[in-house]
Amino acid sequence: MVDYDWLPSDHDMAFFNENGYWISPKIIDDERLTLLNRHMDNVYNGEFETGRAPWKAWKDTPGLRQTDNCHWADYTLRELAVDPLIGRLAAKLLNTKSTRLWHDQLLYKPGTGTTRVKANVGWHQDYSYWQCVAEPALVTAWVAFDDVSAANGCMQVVPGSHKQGLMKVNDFYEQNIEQQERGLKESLGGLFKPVPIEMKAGQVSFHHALTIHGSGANTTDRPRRSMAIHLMSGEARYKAGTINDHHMNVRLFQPKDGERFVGDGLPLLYEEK
Ligand SMILES: O=C(O)CCC(=O)C(=O)O
Repeated sequence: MVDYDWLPSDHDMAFFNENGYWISPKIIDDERLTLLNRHMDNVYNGEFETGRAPWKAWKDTPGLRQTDNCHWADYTLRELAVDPLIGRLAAKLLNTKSTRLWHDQLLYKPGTGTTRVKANVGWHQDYSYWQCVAEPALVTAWVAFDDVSAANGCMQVVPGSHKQGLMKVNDFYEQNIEQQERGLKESLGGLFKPVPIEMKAGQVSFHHALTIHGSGANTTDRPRRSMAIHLMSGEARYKAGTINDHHMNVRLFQPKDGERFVGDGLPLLYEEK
């Protein structure tokens, strides 16, 4: 049974502030994981129980499937995307009084059993895609549906990189990781020391929107399944005229410059009473 009153300790907070990421204990139990995996399959099979499709996949390569806003399509996936405990943990880490869903993303790396095409996720900072939000007060909760390790392409993060501002090297889709790493070593020097986020299914890693991260290929014959829940401070405001003005949430909600991002499509997960 999950304790919904539980919060990261002072030590956890200090770790997050120093390193730009933090890994929770298992907070999604096995029964719920089985259900989540079944509903992930439903969405991939085009079965949308709400009658609404997710936002189109930005890119769907054979080695990596990335599907935005599956919470539109499926009630079980939606329940996870707006999970109050995840929202509360994120608020604590962001040091904010409320957290709102920015968007969710199902991520599926099929493994060599299904495809021989392997996909990396290039090094990037999420905020490079979200500069239409005035401040980088956003955090991603990455929920492992399977055990993850270097072998199946777990995420890797560069500790402390969230303190460096936006970097020049930033591309989720880049497959030439060595070239990216040369650029990052030039900019970051000795700080470029990636660590793998190895977790058991049901654990959740949280990374700051400026933390550099990426992942290698899934070289196992089993899938690597997860949901990334991108969360922002409930106070987050729109900044017009950035290179991310084409972001789906700007197109959907059409905020005015300086306005708070609000609306039914951006549900609050947590609000301090
Ligand atoms: O799943 C991955 O390997 C990368 C996910 C990612 O970039 C994110 O959640 O921000």
